[in-house]
Amino acid sequence: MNRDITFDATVDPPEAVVGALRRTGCVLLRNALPRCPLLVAADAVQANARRLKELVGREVNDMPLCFADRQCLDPNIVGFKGASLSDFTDPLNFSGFDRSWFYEGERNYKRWFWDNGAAFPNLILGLFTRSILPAIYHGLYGQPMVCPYAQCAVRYQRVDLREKSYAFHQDASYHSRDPLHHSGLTTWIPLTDCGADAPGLELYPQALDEVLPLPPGITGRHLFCEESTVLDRYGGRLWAPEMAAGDVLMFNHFVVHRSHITSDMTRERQSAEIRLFPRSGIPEFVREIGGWGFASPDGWLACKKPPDQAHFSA
Ligand SMILES: O=C(O)CCC(=O)C(=O)O
Repeated sequence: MNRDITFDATVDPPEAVVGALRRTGCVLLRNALPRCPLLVAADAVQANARRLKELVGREVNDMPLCFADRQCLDPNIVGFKGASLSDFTDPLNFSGFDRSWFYEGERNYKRWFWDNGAAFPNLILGLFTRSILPAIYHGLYGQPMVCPYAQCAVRYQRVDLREKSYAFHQDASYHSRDPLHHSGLTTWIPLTDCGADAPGLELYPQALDEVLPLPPGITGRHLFCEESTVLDRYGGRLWAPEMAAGDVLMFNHFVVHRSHITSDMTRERQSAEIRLFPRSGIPEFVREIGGWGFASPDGWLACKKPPDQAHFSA
């Protein structure tokens, strides 16, 4: 199914992937990242999430990207800009986190990581920047891309956490329903095999030309769109591909999607999301949130906040 938007990074050139992204707004790219380090990252997500749960006394399935990192002595596993993960214990110890950080009043525990993400190794960003993916972004947008750390995340999904899964939405809708602000591209990276026995992602594989309506009775900022609209219009063509660790889904912010969980699934899925924006079209909400980010003018360099004013020096 959807063969015209399914590619293999080991044989298909970036130009073919870019062409499909231009036509449809989404592609499934198999073998885009090395499998073994991603499985290590999946274990790290699990261990860090378990520790976070102990500390805050509740399940938190949505975390900053560095929650995919943990000390690891495998010399093949290096982080962003070549730093070694063996110098790093884990994000909770490293940050000095204590439970009072966790949504205390206006405080947001993710904020520290968004501001300090450049200070330590980032396994997923390291793999990502050395992959075929930057060539695809450059081919698609024809200009430097900015990747704000605050727009990236790791998460996990399981059948018993269904209430924490994501209903139909188009990325960016949480922040803005202005179509001009839907300029980004998401790369969804499962860290385990998924879609059959572990939750995957379901999407309508064609970018829409509108931001979909809000659920009834909801006004203002809200991530999710009206489920019945999606099912009525696109129900017959929804796609929930089975994926292996190493495959990625790339889709722009007009592609409607949701978590895919069925009651017979028995395993947990860990995943990462990386969101990038063209440097000439960084939405206002990205500037407001600020935080650390990185960009791809000449290689991938760390930048300081806010992303659009950064000089992109390391
Ligand atoms: O991982 C999931 O289950 C949902 C993630 C998602 O919808 C997103 O990355 O926008």
